[in-house]
Amino acid sequence: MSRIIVIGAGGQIGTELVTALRKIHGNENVVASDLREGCPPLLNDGPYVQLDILNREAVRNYIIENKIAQVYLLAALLSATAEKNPDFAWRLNMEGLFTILDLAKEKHLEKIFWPSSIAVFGPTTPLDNTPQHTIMEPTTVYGISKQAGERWCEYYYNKFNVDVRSIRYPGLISYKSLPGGGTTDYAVDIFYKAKAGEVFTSFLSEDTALPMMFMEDAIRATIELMNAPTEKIKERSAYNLGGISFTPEQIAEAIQKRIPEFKINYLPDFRQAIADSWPNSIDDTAAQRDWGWKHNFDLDAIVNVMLDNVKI
Ligand code: NAD
Ligand code: AKB
Repeated sequence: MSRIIVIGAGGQIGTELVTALRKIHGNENVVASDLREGCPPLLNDGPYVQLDILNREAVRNYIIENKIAQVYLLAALLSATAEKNPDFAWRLNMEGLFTILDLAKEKHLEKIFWPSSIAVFGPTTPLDNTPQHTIMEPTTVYGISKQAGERWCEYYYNKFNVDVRSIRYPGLISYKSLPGGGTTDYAVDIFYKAKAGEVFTSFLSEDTALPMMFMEDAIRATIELMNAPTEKIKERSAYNLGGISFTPEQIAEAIQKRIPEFKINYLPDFRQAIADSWPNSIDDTAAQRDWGWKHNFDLDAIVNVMLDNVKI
């Protein structure tokens, strides 16, 4: 049985990914790890270790000494937070990746998952049904770090046969943990206001369409990609993953089907420019063709699950 570590396990994706991996591989075989001192309560059914991904030696020692075979590297600054601290965002998002890629190059690891994002695209990209291979000129530090990361993943695969796999996640919607500072966070925040009976002020304009996905779909995609036979993985940069696409106005209308008195208003801030540079929708036929990807949750299904489960 391969031992697995999820680095950045306390965040929006990690919380649900660790739980899903533990169901498959057994609690003891999936180590949760984060910068935070204490284990997040949802993850205390298995091992937890406090690690700073920027402490290269500590990460290397832990992985080698504990015979870890697979790493899911989630620690990063997301788009909105990264714009406030570009130097640190670049350092965190890149140095951690090299630490893990090098461990695999030295044959200490069998497999790596490292997430990319729709942020790799930019204003010169065709924004509707964005293809797998297209113009990529990202304008945010986050997008630049993800695009550079993709190039390095492909390089390590080509030069050193490192089995690294990646997905360009769209905005992820979840109720088990909160999002960590992205441009798509409004699509989670809106449910807390709707359930509290409060007016929601969107930091994106009413007609800003972005690709989105329910967390359960994203976790399933991650596990399906990691379980796919090596020869099926044709993209060693990162796979487009489409999910669905909606605007703040459309998600508000979907919520109003359940809560007719719900109200939204719009006060765009610096995140509007980031959203405007990203695709409206994504073509994920490469993921469908190569490893059989298909999403399950449409907008109404997401709204129903979120309204049923968000706790205020
Ligand atoms: P998040 O901000 O919710 O979680 C990141 C976690 O990393 C946090 O728990 C944080 O404490 C931890 N962390 C930060 N610095 C660390 C360090 N130095 N060492 C160890 N841990 C550290 O982020 P998320 O939404 O779970 O995203 C995880 C990954 O997925 C990121 O690479 C992100 O770019 C990518 N992604 C996320 C989304 C999304 O919508 N959530 C979309 C596209 C890509
Ligand atoms: C963000 O908004 O920064 C993330 C992402 C799409 O990468 N949710």
